[in-house]
Formats: sequence, C-alpha cells, structure tokens
Amino acid sequence: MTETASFVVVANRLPVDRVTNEGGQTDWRTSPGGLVTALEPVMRQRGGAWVGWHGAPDEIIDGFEHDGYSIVPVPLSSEEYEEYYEGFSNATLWPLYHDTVAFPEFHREWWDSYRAVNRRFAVAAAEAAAEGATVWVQDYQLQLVPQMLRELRPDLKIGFFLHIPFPPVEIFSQLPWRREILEGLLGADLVGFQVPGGASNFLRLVRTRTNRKIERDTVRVDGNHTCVARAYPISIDTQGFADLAESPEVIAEAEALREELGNPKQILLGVDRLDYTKGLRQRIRAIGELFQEGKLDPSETVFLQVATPSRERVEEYKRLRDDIDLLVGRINSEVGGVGRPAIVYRHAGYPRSTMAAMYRIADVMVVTPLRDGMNLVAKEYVACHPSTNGALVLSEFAGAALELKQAYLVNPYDLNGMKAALMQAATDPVRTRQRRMRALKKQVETYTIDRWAEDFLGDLDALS
Ligand code: GDG
Repeated sequence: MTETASFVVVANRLPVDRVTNEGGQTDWRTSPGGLVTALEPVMRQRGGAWVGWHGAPDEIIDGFEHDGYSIVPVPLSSEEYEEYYEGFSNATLWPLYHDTVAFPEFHREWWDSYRAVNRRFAVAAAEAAAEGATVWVQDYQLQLVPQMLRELRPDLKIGFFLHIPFPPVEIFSQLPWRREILEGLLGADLVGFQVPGGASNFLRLVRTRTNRKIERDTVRVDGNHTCVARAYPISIDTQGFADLAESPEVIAEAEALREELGNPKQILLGVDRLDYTKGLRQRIRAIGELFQEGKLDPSETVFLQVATPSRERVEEYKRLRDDIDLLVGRINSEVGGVGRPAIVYRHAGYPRSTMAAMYRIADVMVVTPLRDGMNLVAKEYVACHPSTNGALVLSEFAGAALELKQAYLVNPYDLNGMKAALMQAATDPVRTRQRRMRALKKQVETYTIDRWAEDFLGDLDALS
C-alpha cells in the first residue's frame, strides 16, 4: 500500500464479505452491520483504512479500495484461527469477561498465538496510518494492539472500544496474562466501555495491579502518556431499522410469517446468537413452564426462538446446541399447539429484512442474557416494532438495561421472577405497554450509533 490514511479502524474482521458476481468473478460487498454503517461516512470524509481479517484462513490477499476507503487484509493461518480466535478470544477471554458463566480455559500456546496475531495487526495498522493519524481499535480480540502500536508509532492518537463487559478485578485477575492485557489497553489514549461499570472496573484494576497515578477517569501511564477510561454505550442505526421495518416488502414478509405461525393471538420472540451468555436455557425453561402450567395457552400463543449459528467448533457451543435441542423437544412433546409446536425453534441465520419482519410481529420481545455488553437486539426491536403496543422483557445484566429503563426488567437467574415479568408483559393493559414503548422509542431515537461514534471520536480528538 502506498497511500496512508488519517483515520484507521482496526477490527478482527474486515467490513466486507467476498461474493461471486454474475460473471463468476470475485467481488467484495459491504457486510451488513451497525459498526460499518456508522464508521463508513467518517472513513470517506477523513480518508480512511480498515485493517482486519478477510475471513478465509491460509490465504494472503492484497489490499484494495472499497467504497471510498482502503481495505487492509491481515492474514491468519488455520492454526492461528484455532488458537488466537476460537481459543484465546472465544474460549478464554469471552467466558472470563462474561462473569465466567462458562469456565474459561487457559492455554499457553493460545496466548502465544494471541500475542503474535495482535502484533501482526499492530504492524499493519502502523503501516496504514499517516503521520498523526487517529486509529480506532475494536474489541477483545485485539487488546494488545494499542500498546504495540504506540511503541511502533508514538505520533498516533489511539482509541480502543470494548464491545463486551469488562469484568470485576477478582475475575480478571484469574488471567495468567493479566498484566500484559492491562498494559496493552493502557497504550490507548482513550479506552471506551459499554457502561460506566466497565470503566470503573478497569480503573480499579489499574489501581490494584499497578502503582500508577489516577485522577478521576485518567491514568498517568508514563511521563508523557495518559489513558482515559469512559463509557460510550453503543447503539443502532435507528432510522435505518425503522425504515426497513416500514418497507412494503418487510410488511408483506411479516404477514406471511404470522400466517406461517398459524395466526396466533400472541407472539413471543427471542433472537440471539446461539451463545451461553444469552440465557437461552433459562428463558426456554421459564416459558416452557408457563405453557405447562397453562398460564400461556399454546393454542393462542407461540414462542418463536431464533438462534443464529455461532462459533460452532468450540466445545461449549456444541454442548449448548444439544441442550437447547433437547429442552425444546421435551417441552413441545408435552404441550402442543394446534397443528404447530408451542415453541418454534429455528437454528439458522436470516437476512436483516427477515429480522425486521420478526420484530414487527412480536408482541413480547424476550431478551434475557446472563451477561451482555450492550445487546443490540433489544434496541432493534424497539426501533422496528410498528405500533407502540409491543413489550420488551430485558435482563438487568445487559448493558442496554441502563438505558432502556422502561422495559420489563428481569433477573434471568430467577425463574419465578422471570415468569412473573413475562406474564406481566403479556397481559398489561394496552395503555401501560404503550407508555413504556413510547419511552423506549424515544431513547433509541435520541441515542443512535452515529452519536456513539461522534461522542467517542470527539473525545479522542479533544485529548491533547
Ligand atoms: C457483541 C456484544 C454488543 C443476529 N442474528 C442475525 C443477525 N443478528 C444481529 C442482530 C444484532 C447482532 O447480530 C447481535 O448483536 P448483540 O448486541 O445482540 O450481540 P453480540 O453478537 O453478542 O454482540 C453485545 C455488541 O457486540 C455490539 O457492541 O451489544 O453485547 O456481545 O445486530 O440483529 N443479523 C442477521 N441475521 C441473523 O440471523 N442479519
């Protein structure tokens, strides 16, 4: 690459997917997703580059221009994919940062691979960045990049955003490489978290494990470098979702879907990546009991649960998939609807338009993670549901609960409490549901993903 960029995003994945066009040639298409939508305008405006893996192991490809900015592919070998990505990122850090809801595994060779891959990303970013550029590193797969990059390029302004929770000191301290990760993050000028609790956990960790001076949200890292820790709750392209949900195609698809479900009086919906942090076992048990006890009538109510396939080669995810299959099968064999099961379970991914169609017809949206950085599904539902007559049941352990206070908040570990909240959401008078939904809509309309990016980058620019 010859030209350098004044704004560089570094993320595990590139914002493009490879597609084969009609002539049989390879092409790249922007992957759907809020982060890309929010950052693309900034990339075009400032002259940007996006550094990331293109998704196929053992393949080296050249950088290219896409939609007005540069794509900088970083290669990964199959072994690195297993050790850095499936291993250290998703079987060590992911469970550790989510309150150890599954046991984190610690393997020294996974760590070596994580460090080597982080270095490769840092070198690629250092090469892509112009003098004095702003570099924004994303998420838990790349926590060593800020420090590595600062060593290579002290002239850069470096931001880091963590999309998942940052755990309390006691949990983080299990990590054999806690010091290295901490120093890695401290390489940034600004570290962003989803909620204030993440920032304060981080600052407490710095206080406990290093003897650096901290003033309010600012750590004096060394002579001339400080690192600020703050919360920037991520959001969605609210208008984009609302427009999609109002399009004639989505409205038609929503009606077809309702028909397919047997025109039930009431639809409960869950949409999650199939992940043990999302609380699926507890949620399905709670709703199953409501059907078994006759509080929900399977001839009137259907619970549609979509679980998008995710990290399928990681052991814990295989187990979860089997557990959910069994649980749903058992409940459906005990309580039957008219010509269809009480729980319609789909282990599949869908286009965004189908997601919007589902959100449209859901009377009660059930989002009950055991721990979640933010949870965008909750916000997408609020943006897409057409009338103000829906209801959102939301775990208090999702970052989104701090903003979506008018949701029916639940503790997903408390099955009886969750059952009571579900029934309340399903049976509250229309006026109550409307009042709550209006407040929720106002929140997601005010604080969008554009605001999130502006707030973060505005603060980063303002730091000396
Ligand atoms: C991490 C943090 C944080 C899901 N299935 C399909 C599909 N999706 C889309 C949803 C939503 C996204 O994926 C899931 O986002 P969440 O926020 O719910 O959860 P994570 O994937 O765990 O994301 C989380 C987030 O990062 C952002 O910072 O909020 O806490 O864990 O946008 O719509 N999209 C399509 N088909 C599917 O089948 N098209």
